[in-house]
Amino acid sequence: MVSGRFARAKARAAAPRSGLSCSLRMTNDPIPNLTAFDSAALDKAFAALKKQAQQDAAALGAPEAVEAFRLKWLGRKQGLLNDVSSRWLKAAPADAKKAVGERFKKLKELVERLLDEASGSGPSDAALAAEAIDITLPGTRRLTGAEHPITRTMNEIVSVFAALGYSVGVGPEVETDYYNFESMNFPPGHPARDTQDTLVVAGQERRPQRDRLLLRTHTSPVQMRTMELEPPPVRIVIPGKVHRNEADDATHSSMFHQVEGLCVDTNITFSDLKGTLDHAMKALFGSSVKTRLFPSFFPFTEPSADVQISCIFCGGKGCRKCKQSGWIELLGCGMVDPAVFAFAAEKQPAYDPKKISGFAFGMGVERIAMMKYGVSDIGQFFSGDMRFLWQFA
Ligand code: FA5
Repeated sequence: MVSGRFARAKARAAAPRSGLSCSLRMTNDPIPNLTAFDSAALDKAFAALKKQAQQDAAALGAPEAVEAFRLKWLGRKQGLLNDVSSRWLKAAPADAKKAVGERFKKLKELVERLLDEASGSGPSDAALAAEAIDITLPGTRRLTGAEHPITRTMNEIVSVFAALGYSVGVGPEVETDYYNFESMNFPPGHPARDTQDTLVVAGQERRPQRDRLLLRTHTSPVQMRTMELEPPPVRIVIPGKVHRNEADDATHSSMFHQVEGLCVDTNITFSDLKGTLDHAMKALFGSSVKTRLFPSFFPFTEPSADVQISCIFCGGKGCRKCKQSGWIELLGCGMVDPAVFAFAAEKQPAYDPKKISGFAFGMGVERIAMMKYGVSDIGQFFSGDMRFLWQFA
């Protein structure tokens, strides 16, 4: 036995195809296949469907009829638009897909609009309420970023020297033994290496010592890197991070920051060094601050000095912060040792110690920030505690 539906489909398949010549009725008869996809054929085919939809909508009245219209045109499985999509859109040759798609979209919009008009509603109040945005609710407040006090201090130090005509340089944090120590006149085994207990990269025993990698213990190696690249005159400051194998306490951290300074030219004297640092300390801490130099030792400067400033907490009278001395030590400095110039001269012969001279200094940024902002524990800078950091925002 053959079902009625099957018989109808069979009869349609056997009937000669003539594009859209067959009429569209208010039944769910399938859409005829298209035989031509040129613009004229498509316009004609879609116009017929448009007209049909308008006629169907015009005849609507009772709510059941509106639902029947919806099912006929938009039903998910047997709706006419679904049929148009399978028979016209999917079957269209590649070059006609766009033209069919555009017309299909317009037809669908028309059917949906007709349906909305017929049901007299548009989207329900509940649907609208679900979509609504309450613009009176406060948004999620994002915190504004601010410079970290160490970055701020480092920039301030750099800008003091930039105003004196110094350029700004950087160097690698992972450094070779040569630049960090040997070229700075700390030969292998020199006892001064012990003052900067070093974190070294493991597994380099087969490399020559000078090529072994370590975390730089000071920014001084960038003095050598700068001189190798640039002949004198040089005036440069180098801010950066350094590492030492040290136990952390209130004034020591195993990671901290320094700003290095180097000035090389003809006739640079110790007075130039003293005047420059006195000016820098006054620019950083106020014009009433006094500076004094104390004899010290660094292998790469001769003579060397530690710079002390009058205690900014007690004005030099003596207090707990300055251990009753009235002075606080802030940085190291000295005249560049001729041995260092000799290393630089291997690549830049103009660094002839008989013809040029220079000074260098290196200051700890955290210690300066602690003084400026009255911070008593260096660890607070790296704690990530927002209650501490807020104060600098
Ligand atoms: C040096 O590092 C020399 N390279 C400085 C220098 C440069 C001297 C050029 C001469 C010419 P020193 O080890 O003293 O020197 O360190 C310099 C400064 O870094 C100190 O004055 C101090 O402010 C800071 N500093 C040193 N160790 C620490 C530490 N563990 N934590 C925080 N700051 C430190």
